[in-house]
Amino acid sequence: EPYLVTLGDVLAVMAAREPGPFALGTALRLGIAGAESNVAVGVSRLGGSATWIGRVGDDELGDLVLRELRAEGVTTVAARDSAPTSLLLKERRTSTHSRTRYYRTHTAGARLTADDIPEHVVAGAAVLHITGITPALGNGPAAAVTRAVDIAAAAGVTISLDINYRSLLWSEAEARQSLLPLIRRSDLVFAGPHEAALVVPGADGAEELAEGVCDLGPGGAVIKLGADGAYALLDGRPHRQPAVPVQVHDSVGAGDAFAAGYLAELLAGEPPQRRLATAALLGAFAVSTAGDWEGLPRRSELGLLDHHDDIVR
Ligand code: KDG
Repeated sequence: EPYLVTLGDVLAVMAAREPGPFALGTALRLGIAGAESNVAVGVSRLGGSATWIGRVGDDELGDLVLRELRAEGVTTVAARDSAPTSLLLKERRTSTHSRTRYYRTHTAGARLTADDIPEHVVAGAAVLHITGITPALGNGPAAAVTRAVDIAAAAGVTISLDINYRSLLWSEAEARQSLLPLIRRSDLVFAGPHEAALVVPGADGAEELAEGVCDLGPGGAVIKLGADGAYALLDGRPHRQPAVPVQVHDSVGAGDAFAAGYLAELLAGEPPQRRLATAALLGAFAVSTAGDWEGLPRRSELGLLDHHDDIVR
């Protein structure tokens, strides 16, 4: 069965249950998140096979991460490390304004190395999905990504890259320098307009950005436009995908959900229009539910957002 393989850091998430400053001791909910693992979960929920490679602490939060991923049907190739599992704090400072803080230096995920990438796991995949977060975590994780890309390229595995720029982790100049060589070797790139502009300076508008990305090498570029949907240039053909209108509850994870929808349909052998439509649907599920991945649909639930009555009974 064709599978997606991805690698990166999964963090334990401590998220405020209600608005208010952390400094006053807000109640927290404990969960997990990670851009790449979000994609793996999304693919798995849709019935696809997904494998996640990474490093977590030999601690309770590492147990939590692995238990959650396995519960979601994701195959884990995980090293345990004496360093702690990475942590993400999500404060809801006000009802409309969230603040995040990472604890991910000297953590297990930051200690990922090229030796953690088993050749047969990557070479046997149909799709390798990587993001710009992992190389931002340090030289070891960056080398791990490069190693995975080397293996995938040699084995003819489709390489998908989501730029996923995180300003808390590195500067735009650092991101550009590190991501350009990876983009040149990718088959498919996902980016928001600002992220695409990091690697295609001077381009204006989704069309130019997508063309600029494809000029670097990839056969496909998907520019995610939030409430305006997406513009994709795939093998030279333009596609416009409208967004699915929903009430925004928590927009974090929407990009990962979008990529998961696209890649699940790619794995299933579906054509571009179908990939983009499912991508938009998953993005809508992610924004209209709490958490990055928790609200993602199973295949049988994909029609749920078509119902305009709020209660199905
Ligand atoms: O895309 C969502 C991610 O940002 C979130 O899951 C946490 O991986 C994460 C990160 O590095 O920000």
